[in-house]
This record gives sequence, C-alpha cells and structure tokens, in this order.
Amino acid sequence: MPGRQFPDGFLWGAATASYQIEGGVTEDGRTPSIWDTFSHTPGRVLNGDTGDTAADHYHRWESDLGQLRDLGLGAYRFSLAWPRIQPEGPGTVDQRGLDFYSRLVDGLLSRGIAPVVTLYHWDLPQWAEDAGGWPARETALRYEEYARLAVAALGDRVHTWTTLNEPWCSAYLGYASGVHAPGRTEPAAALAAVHHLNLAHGFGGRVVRELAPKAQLSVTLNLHVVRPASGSEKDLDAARRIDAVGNRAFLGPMLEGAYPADLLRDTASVTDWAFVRDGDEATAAVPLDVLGVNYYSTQRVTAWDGVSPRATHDGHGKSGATPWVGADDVDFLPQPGPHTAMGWNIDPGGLTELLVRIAKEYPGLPMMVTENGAAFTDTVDADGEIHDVDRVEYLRGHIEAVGAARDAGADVHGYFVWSLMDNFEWAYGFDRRFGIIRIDYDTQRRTWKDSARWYRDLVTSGKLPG
Ligand code: IFM
Repeated sequence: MPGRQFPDGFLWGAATASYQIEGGVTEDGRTPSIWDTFSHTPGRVLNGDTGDTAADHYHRWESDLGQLRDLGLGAYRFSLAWPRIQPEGPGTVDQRGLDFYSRLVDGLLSRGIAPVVTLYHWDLPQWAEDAGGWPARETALRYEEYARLAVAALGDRVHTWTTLNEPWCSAYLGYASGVHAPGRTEPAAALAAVHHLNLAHGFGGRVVRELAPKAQLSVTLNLHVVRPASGSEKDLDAARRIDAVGNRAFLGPMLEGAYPADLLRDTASVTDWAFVRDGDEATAAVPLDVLGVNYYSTQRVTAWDGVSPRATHDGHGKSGATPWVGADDVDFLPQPGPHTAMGWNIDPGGLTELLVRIAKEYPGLPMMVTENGAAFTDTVDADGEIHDVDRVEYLRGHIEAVGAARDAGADVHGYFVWSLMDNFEWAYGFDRRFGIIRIDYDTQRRTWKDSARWYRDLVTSGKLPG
C-alpha cells in the first residue's frame, strides 16, 4: 500500500497540560488552583487521586524535553499554570513561575521544537474562584492581567499562543454538571461562565497581538460532532440545540462576533444574558491565525419525550445535573462500538466531518488538531514492553481522517497527539492512560509504548504507512 504523505512543514506535535503532569503544587510559591481544591475533596476524583505529584514534570522537565526530541516532534503544546505566575492574587507576580516556563521555552527552542503555549487549561487560581470564578466578569479582567504577564515574559519565543483550552469544559463541566472543578451545579452561572471565557479569549488575544506580534494567535475548542438519531424534525432540532450550546456558543462570538439567536432563545428560561455588555462580542472576535480543534468521538441525540427513562445523558454529574444547559429535552443515545477506556466511541470519520464543516463555514481559517488520542487499558509485558496496538490503530485512523479533510479542502496544518505521557485525567485520576509514553507512578519511570515508536516513524518521515 502506498500510504499517505503529509507535506513538509506540517506541524507534528504532542500535547500536555500543567495540572495533569507538573506536580510540585506547593513549590516556588505556587498556591492552589480549583483543581487542587477539587481533587482533595473526597469523592470528586476516582480513587482519591490528586495532581500533587502527577508525572513530576516540574522536576523532570529537562529529560521530558529529551523525549520530545527523541520522538522527532516539531512542536510541543503545553499550558502555563496561572497559580504559579500569580499565586497571591491580582496585582502580584512570582518571577519563579515565569522563569520555569521561560526555561522550558528556551529548552524547546534549543532542541528545534516550536512551543505552542496554552494560557489557560483549567487550573484557575483558587483565589479567582473565591472572587466568583468564571461566572464573574472580574475573572476575565484578572485573566487579561495574567495573560499580559505571561506574554510579556515569553513573547515571540512562543510559536503559537492559545488563549483557552476547551472553554466548553470549563463552563459546563465546571459550573453546570459539576463533574469538573469547581464542581458547581448552577446552569445560569455556567452560561455566564461561557460568556466570560469568550470575553477572556478576546482580552488575551489582544494582549498577544500587542506584545507578541510575530506569534500565531489561537484558541482550542472541543467541538462536538452531533448526529440526530433520525431525520425527524424533533431529532434534527435536538441536534441543533446541542450544536448551539456546545459549539456555536463559542464559534459565534469568537468567529462571527455574535451569539447565535437560537442559543439565546433556547436558554431564555435559564438566563437573559444580561451579563453581555455592548462591545463584548466584538472583543471576543479577535482575528485568529489558527483554530485549534480537539477531537475524540461523536454523539447521537434524540428528542426526549419527558416520560420514558433516559437512555444516557452524556456528562451528567453525580447529582444528575446536565452540562447541556437549555437542552434538557435532548437525550444522548449509546453509540455503537468500538469504544476507548473512557467509553467514547471510535469514529475517525467524525474528525473529517468536523474539519470540513469548519472549513466550509469559515473559509480561509487555518486549523490544527490540537488534541486527539485515546485511553486504553495498557498492559505491561514481562519484558516491560507495552504493545498498545489499539492506540496505534486509533491514531492511524484519525491521522488518515485529517488527510481526508485536507483532500476535501480543509486547511489543517498540524496534529498533536494527546498525550505525550500518561497523566492526571481529571475526574478519572490516573486510572485512564492517554500517553504514548507510559508513566510508572511509583518510580516516575518513562517507557515508550509501541505507539510512541509508531508516531516517531510517522513524524520523521511525514508518511502514514498504508
Ligand atoms: O485530558 C483531557 C485534556 O485535558 C483536555 N481534552 C481532553 C483530554 C482527554 O479527556
């Protein structure tokens, strides 16, 4: 089989996030984030796991950079921990936090690896939550101040600045279903959080333009591929509602400068959106150089009759609270397999569909797949090897899907595997492993899985074997 060749210049990378790998949570002045508080609250995270040590990257970052180099990667996507940079609150800065990331950026550059930096990947300082969190406008202003410190320190040494990672999760899992930190179940607050995240994105984007004019500006969204269970009007409307609250609540303000009218209508019984002030949507629409797209699986929805038992309700919190604010009448159907260890269905075609949709709706907008990968129950053989064939097949299928989207005209110029290494998988703790490098959490030993070798061969040749 001939195989697919990706062009020179296609950016191959791996991704991580601060709270998921760093550990060192009390070092060099760092104060708690909402995830420290949440993970230390009994019952919130599987097995009571916390990010206190995680993959100990805070101490092992140099050898981890060696792993990236050995993998032959062109880029590394990681996030900055806001509570390292402003541990004591607004108006303060801790140089030790900035210096840590500055060393990381220089270490990447000296190895020929482009730094792709996310400013916010969910570790809100606890002090910001105590002042109201994302439902409060103040948090967007505080975020701007933090972004200014980070971008002033790292500036154009960063290849791509990403303002936010998956604001859908921050808003709806954090404030509606409560399965993520800070664990609140307040639907109206979740919609206010949506808006203040959009606003923070705009503020952060302006800061990047001003202080790092040569860097690329980006945001990463986890866009949902939602399919109606049938062609009935009701099911089509269920899919539309999920698309509105899940996708267009961000795409609208960020790329079109306005919230979609149907979203405002669907959620009118929850909030009047009075927190949106004149000029906010225009602020959120800061022009992007590249859109980051995270993709894992697809969803199938139907209109719920309000009487029959629900099939499943994706992302419901323990209290039964839904993340899908304003869409209570939508039910999520079980998806046919195969599934990953997260219970997510494997559907590479959904990635092609998503990238082609965005290309059609926003012509000329370059994209990168900033996360894609899978958790599987890895086994370590007697000789210490991890033959994760299922992960290799997952990656192969999805990278082929990126190629297919490119063939169909989508301008996708990068792909980042999630994740470089096993890490703290939020509410699932260390139980779910997404890494192409295994972490032994007892010894902190790093071991390449077969998928790491397979990915190295791909990125060094640019060729997806047929
Ligand atoms: O681990 C997360 C990551 O932090 C954000 N995107 C999805 C991944 C897998 O759940």
